[in-house]
Amino acid sequence: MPCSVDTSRLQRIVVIDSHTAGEPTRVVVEGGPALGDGPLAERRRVFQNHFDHFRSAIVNEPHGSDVMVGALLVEPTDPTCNAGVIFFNNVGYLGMCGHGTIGLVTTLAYAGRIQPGVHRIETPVGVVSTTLHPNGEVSVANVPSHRAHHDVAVDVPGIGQVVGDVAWGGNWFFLVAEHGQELSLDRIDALTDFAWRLRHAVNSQGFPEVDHVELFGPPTVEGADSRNFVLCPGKAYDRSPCGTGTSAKLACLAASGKLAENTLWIQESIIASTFKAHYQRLDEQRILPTITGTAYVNAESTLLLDKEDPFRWGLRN
Ligand code: PYC
Repeated sequence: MPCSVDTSRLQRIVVIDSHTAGEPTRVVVEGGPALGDGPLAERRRVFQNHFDHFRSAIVNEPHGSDVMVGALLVEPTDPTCNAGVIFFNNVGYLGMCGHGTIGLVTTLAYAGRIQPGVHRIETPVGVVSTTLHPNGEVSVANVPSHRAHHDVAVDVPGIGQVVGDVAWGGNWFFLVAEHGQELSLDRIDALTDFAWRLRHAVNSQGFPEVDHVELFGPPTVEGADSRNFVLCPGKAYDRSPCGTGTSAKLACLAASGKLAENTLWIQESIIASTFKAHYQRLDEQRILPTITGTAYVNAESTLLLDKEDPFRWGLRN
């Protein structure tokens, strides 16, 4: 059968997909935009200002979906790092991404670029040290994390007062334990609506930096310490327990004296997948969290962007 597509019109982007505890990561291994050789925070600005359509093409429909997190592989500036990465989602850019880093390390191993051992990865918010274990698990010693504000009372229109903590774990979180919500998978719409309204109230009441909301409840998995529901900036919920969210949680536990240094914490997600975590204290304010989880590579493909396709840059939110 004759091919009706003029292949000279096609832009090709090679990606490897994986999921970490249910949350997808799409690593761009070939065909990404040239962002220069500056610091990664600067390259993220260039990405955002000049190539935002590329971000959208990778993660938004029709190639992706709202839940997809993208990871653009770039050359690191730090010669001790194996790779640099800029994470992004359906609406913008992430500082760090825990599940995404576990997915990236698993992808680099699948591509034959790394072996079990320690591998440093540069991100726009700092260098993280990862360990690929012989059994395929990946540990991420995340960026220094801290609780910035304790017991912040927020008036949420239509809901009432909600009290929580603001903490940094590589992204900014509002963490709430007392919310009156049952954290079950059949309540995703209700949880999303609650967390979305909460985020807007937190942002408008003095904390515009908060872009993720994290609700906690009792665990259902044997051995786990807590279950969470995490709402991401683009209104998709995290299927994994959220690496940066678990880091923010550890920062709050450490600040309240509720979890000692080097003590195992098992965080369960809303789909009942888990991450193992512990921390080391850096100083009065800051901890260094380590998150361990497993990713599975599930696709290797070439995305084709046809110059004639009006939706080749994705359906933008
Ligand atoms: O694992 O850090 C994480 C994360 C952030 C957004 C989605 N996953």
